[in-house]
Amino acid sequence: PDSVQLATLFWILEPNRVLLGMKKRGFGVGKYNGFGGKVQADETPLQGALRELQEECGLIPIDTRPRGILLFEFVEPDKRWYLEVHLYSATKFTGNVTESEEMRPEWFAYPDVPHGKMWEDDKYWWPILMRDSNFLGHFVFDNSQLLSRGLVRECPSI
Ligand code: 6U4
Ligand code: NA
Ligand code: NA
Repeated sequence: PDSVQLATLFWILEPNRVLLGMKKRGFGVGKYNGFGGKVQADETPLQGALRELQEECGLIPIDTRPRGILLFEFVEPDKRWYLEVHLYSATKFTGNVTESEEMRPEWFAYPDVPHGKMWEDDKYWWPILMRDSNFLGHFVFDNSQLLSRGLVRECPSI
């Protein structure tokens, strides 16, 4: 079977605004997203999520909760590869928001979240995140990293 790369995505969700990062390099460059990256071999997804959040924007979360798991399938001409992304959120943190080599952090009021500049799948599960519930999903991207199909299921008990 094909192998799956574990990755993370952390969302800082204050009551009136969300902290997004503009990806400055590498995969997903030019898109706004939560903070995260690949889980290392010696880490759990939660450990990786906490490390990546701190590396990319300087924050240590206080009330972390798991929010979902998304399996992304990227179809390329010569191969197909998979990212299993574990999502977390927090509403409180310590530390100061700091730009890193990888991410330029920026606060957005909820009505101003730039979905047109985010990964295309996000709009399908964002409403579930916003109503404080959790989810599982699978999304397939074509060779231009455009969404070709997908599904998401609310999963409150995750
Ligand atoms: P390197 O450059 O290897 O140090 P690293 O921070 O380990 O980077 P990165 O940033 O390439 O990894 O990880 C990819 C990030 O992009 C993860 O946070 C997951 C996120 N991601 C990938 N596909 C996504 C998608 N379709 N929708 C989404 N986030 C996605 O919302
Ligand atoms: Na990253
Ligand atoms: Na990173």
